[in-house]
Amino acid sequence: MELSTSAKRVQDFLSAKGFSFQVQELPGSTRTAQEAARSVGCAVSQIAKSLVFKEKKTDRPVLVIASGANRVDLKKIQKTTGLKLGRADGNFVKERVGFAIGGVPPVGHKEPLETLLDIDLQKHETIWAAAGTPFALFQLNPADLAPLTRGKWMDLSEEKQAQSNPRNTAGGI
Ligand code: 5CA
Repeated sequence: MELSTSAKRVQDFLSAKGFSFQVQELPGSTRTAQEAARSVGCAVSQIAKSLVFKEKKTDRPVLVIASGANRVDLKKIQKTTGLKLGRADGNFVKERVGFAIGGVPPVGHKEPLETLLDIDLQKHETIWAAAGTPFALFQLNPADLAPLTRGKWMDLSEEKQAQSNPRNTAGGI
């Protein structure tokens, strides 16, 4: 089946760089990590969510690729990298990165982005990342993320809450 324009843009980027990953458009939504996991049939922690933040000093977009089960700890990132990051809104993401929230891929952006990678993704054999639209994903190995994005691996997630309390479910960013 033919890919939509944004998904094809991601596929073309991957192919041009010599990667063999195959972008798939799914019948079910992949807009959030939870929906993506359900649509593709994997654990939420196997979804590599691409979160765009704004560096406060320079207004540059910075990409954080986090496990779908984690929340990003901006203080930890500041301690490790010196980067002060803040929230980016949907217009900023679309304008600077070239994709709408819900489909932001780890690569193929308008400009190369400084990228941080969540070490928790390394726990899995395979993971899934967004591919340009809220219905498109591609499967990869965590070890592919660094060569693909030139990102740096680090511990960047908030500490997990006790799993015994059913009200503590991972959500948000
Ligand atoms: N396609 C899925 C799975 S890869 C996906 O893109 N999930 S995501 O988690 O990476 O993207 C959704 C993220 O966008 C949310 O976690 C949140 O950080 C961000 N987001 C959602 N709505 C807004 C908004 N209104 N403004 C800024 N960021 C938002």
